[in-house]
Amino acid sequence: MKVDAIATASNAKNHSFINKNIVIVDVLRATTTMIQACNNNCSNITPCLSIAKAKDIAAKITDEKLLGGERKGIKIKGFNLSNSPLEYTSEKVKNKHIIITTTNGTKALHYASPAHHIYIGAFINAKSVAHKLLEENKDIVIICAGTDGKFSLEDISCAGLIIHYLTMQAADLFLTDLAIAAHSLYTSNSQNLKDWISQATHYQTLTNLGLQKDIEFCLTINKYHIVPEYKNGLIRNKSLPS
Ligand code: 3SL
Ligand code: MG
Repeated sequence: MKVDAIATASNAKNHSFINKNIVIVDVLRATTTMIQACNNNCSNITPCLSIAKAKDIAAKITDEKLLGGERKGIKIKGFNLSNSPLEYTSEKVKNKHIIITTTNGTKALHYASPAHHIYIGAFINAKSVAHKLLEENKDIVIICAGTDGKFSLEDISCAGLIIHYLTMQAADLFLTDLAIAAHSLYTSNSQNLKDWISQATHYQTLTNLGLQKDIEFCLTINKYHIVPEYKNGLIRNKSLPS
């Protein structure tokens, strides 16, 4: 099984992922928020590239729905929710269809299609993602969303953690150079992961916005055992036994 990593959403453009399993990682905060919403039993998530598209899709959905997302880390005017995972509580999202647009995370999803499966990963479900990938035995590409077209420490470190779990359970893996680098970054910083990631640009941005609690949540490892999947324009929950 080949394991590759891609450093930013824009680097995923024009790649062919046919017959491969993809994991989209945007630790701070898009994929963490999507996993949290799925864990709290939202009915579906529709990720959108633009605010206009999100509004347009929301207008056509007749089910109970919520508009969520951010620009520059802040809730979009007229939207119900920001991109804080802490807002996506069961009380708010249960049985609701969430239409979400974020700066980098939804872009990474957009470039991932078509693929065999597209999974949603973050620190909060890293181990379950690795289990799911091993079960399916297909070549793997972990797409790190990055921040505004640039490489991000938190996403590559999370890719490294997923690769760490893969290497612990499978001997026949072929890791590309970036997959090796991600794995090495994670293992050499696993004892002080929060301090390591606190150097990241987006960590600083969210800290300056007073979103320390979001960061803490996003850096919690293996809180959940679900592996949401993106298929036919929708993200839905996929459960694994714990
Ligand atoms: O870039 C994204 O998709 C967002 O996760 C960024 S933020 O953390 O909500 O600012
Ligand atoms: Mg990010």
